[in-house]
Amino acid sequence: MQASKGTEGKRMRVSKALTIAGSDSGGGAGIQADLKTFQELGVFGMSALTAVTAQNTLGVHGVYPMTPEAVEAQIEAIGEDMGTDAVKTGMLFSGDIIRAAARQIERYSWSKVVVDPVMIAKGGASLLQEEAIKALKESLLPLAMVITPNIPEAEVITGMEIKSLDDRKKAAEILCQSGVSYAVIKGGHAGDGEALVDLLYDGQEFTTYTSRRLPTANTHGTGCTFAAAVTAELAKGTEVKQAVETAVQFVHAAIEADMHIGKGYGPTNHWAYNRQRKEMSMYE
Ligand code: PXL
Repeated sequence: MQASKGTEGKRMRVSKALTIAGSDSGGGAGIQADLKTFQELGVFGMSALTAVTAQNTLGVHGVYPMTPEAVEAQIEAIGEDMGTDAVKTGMLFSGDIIRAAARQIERYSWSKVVVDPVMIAKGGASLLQEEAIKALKESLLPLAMVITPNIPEAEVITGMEIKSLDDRKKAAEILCQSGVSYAVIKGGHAGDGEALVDLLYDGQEFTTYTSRRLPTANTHGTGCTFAAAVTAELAKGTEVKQAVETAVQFVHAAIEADMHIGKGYGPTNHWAYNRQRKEMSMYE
C-alpha cells in the first residue's frame, strides 16, 4: 500500500515564522507559547533564544541571558539557510541583545516583523533592563511592522499615562510616529468591566476588537500567544487586520479552555482554537 498516493512528487507549501525570544521552562509563555501557536496555525516555527528563565506558574526564579553573539549566530544560521516569512520578537532582556537582533533583521531585509515589547512577567520579574527601552525605540521599532504592547508597556514606550480608550488611541498614534506601521494596544489590563477591547491603528484608522472578559487567573503567556498568532498569520500572507482578528479569537479560546495546570497563574490552552473550530464545523 502506498501511503503518499495523491501527493507523490508534490512539495508541501510551507510558511515559516521565527521567534526571537526567551524560554519559559513552565511552557506557557516565551518561545514555548510561540512555537505551539505557530504549529496550531499551520506555520513552521523556528527560534532564536535570547534568555533562559527558570520559571513555573508561581513565578520567575532565575533569568539566564544568552550573549548577544549567540543570539546573532542563531538568527544568522536561519537567515543563511532557511529564511523566514515573518519574525516575532519577545523577551529581549538587554540593549545589546536588542541591537544584535535588529542588526540581523535588517541584514536579511525581513519586513513582516512583529515586536511584542515584553517588559515584566506576571509576578513582577523584569524581563527587560531599563537601559534597553532606548534601544528598543531606536533600533527595533523602526524595523517593526506591528507592535503589540499591553497598556503598561505602551505607557513606558510613549511616556504617557493611559486611562481611557482615547488615551490608548493617542498612544497608538505616537507609536506609529516612531516608525511602526501598525500598533495594537491590547485591552487586557484596562478596567473595562465585562468587555475587553483590543485596539489596532494602521496610521490612519482605528479598528476595535471586542470580546468577553473571562474570569480566570490562568492567563500566563497570553501576550506571547497573541503576538505569535499575528506573526503566524502574517507569515501565511494574511492582512494585518484579519491577522489581529484571528489572534484575538485564538487567545480568547486559549483562555476559555484553561487547563488549571500549576498552583499559580496557569498557562492557556493552545489547542483550544482548533478544537473549537473542529467542533463548530460539525454543526450546521
Ligand atoms: O509574557 C511575557 C514573557 C515573555 N517571555 C518569557 C516569559 C514571559 C512571562 O513570564 O517568561 C520567557
